[in-house]
Amino acid sequence: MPYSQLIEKMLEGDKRACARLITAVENDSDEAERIMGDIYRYTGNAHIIGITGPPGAGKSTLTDKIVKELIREGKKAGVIAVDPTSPYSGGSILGDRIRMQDLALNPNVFIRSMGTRGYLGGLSKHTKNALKVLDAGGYDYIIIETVGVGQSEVDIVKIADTVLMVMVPGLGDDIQSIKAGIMEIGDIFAINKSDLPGADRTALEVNMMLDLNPDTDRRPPVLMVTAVKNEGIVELVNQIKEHFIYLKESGRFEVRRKNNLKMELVELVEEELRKIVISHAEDENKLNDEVIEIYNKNKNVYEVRDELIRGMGTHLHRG
Ligand SMILES: Nc1nc2c(ncn2[C@@H]2O[C@H](COP(=O)(O)OP(=O)(O)OP(=O)(O)O)[C@@H](O)[C@H]2O)c(=O)[nH]1
Ligand SMILES: [Mg+2]
Repeated sequence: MPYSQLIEKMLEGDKRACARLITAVENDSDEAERIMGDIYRYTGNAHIIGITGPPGAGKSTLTDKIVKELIREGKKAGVIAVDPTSPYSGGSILGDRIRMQDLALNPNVFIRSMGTRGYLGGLSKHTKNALKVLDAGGYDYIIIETVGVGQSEVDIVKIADTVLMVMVPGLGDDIQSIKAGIMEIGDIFAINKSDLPGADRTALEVNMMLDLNPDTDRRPPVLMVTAVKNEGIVELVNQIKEHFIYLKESGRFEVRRKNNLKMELVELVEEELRKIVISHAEDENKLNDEVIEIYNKNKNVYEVRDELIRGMGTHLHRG
């Protein structure tokens, strides 16, 4: 089936067309870029929710419950579970799939697992592309689950409108290490596994840390939830919606999306330039020769940098 037809079907809400387009845009190809170009004008309507937190915090269980609540309200929801490409995540990938198996069959739910592929644990361009396909496909809510390890949880602010930080009792010293840089990105905090001892204390600690950071006009709410028992989910979903309204009414929605577009654009330009410089230099074996020159102190890295950039010249024109 030609891509134009797949796009038509996707716009009508066809799940299989969506899946095929996502597969197509997971590759670095000119075709992928053409698809992205064609669907771009249909994007921008979804509420994008990032769910992050420590391994095993219950992010997938919570996602499952949130999605069930959303579809109960007649909404469509897409889920992208980002698996860090670590050998240790094998179990949880399987876990994710099993936990959401019944949902995957629902016509209003789309679920996809994706690796982070060479992006040093960050969220790849392919994740962003998949998200745009779902957005164009009419999914009202798109949830991105990332394990709070490495770059991906910081990256989540570059994509999500609402960041939900999942905390659990018994993190102990971990909560201190999570604090740095992470507390600032949470728009909503959910203390999951509230059925376990220590949940109140975790909530207290999170609240205390949030109070240390009073320079914003909005204090993120801290909610107690127990995903396995479906407790606190309706309130959580309400807070997620409230945050979206807050973003829109305060004008922050536009600011945030524009910032993210700028970062995305700069990243794409960087990536393309890097490819051109490196491929040009490698064509002529230049890179290795230059490294020898630098190693032998005949040149320094900065002058070689400038030489390489000058050398790109005519190679800068694509296609
Ligand atoms: N007691 C209790 N256990 C829970 C709760 N929510 C989830 N769990 C359990 O915690 C474990 C991990 O749940 P997941 O939903 O896979 O957690 P996750 O954060 O997605 O895990 P990773 O994706 O591997 O980081 C499972 O055994 C769940 O059954 C809860 O509210 N209370
Ligand atoms: Mg998970």
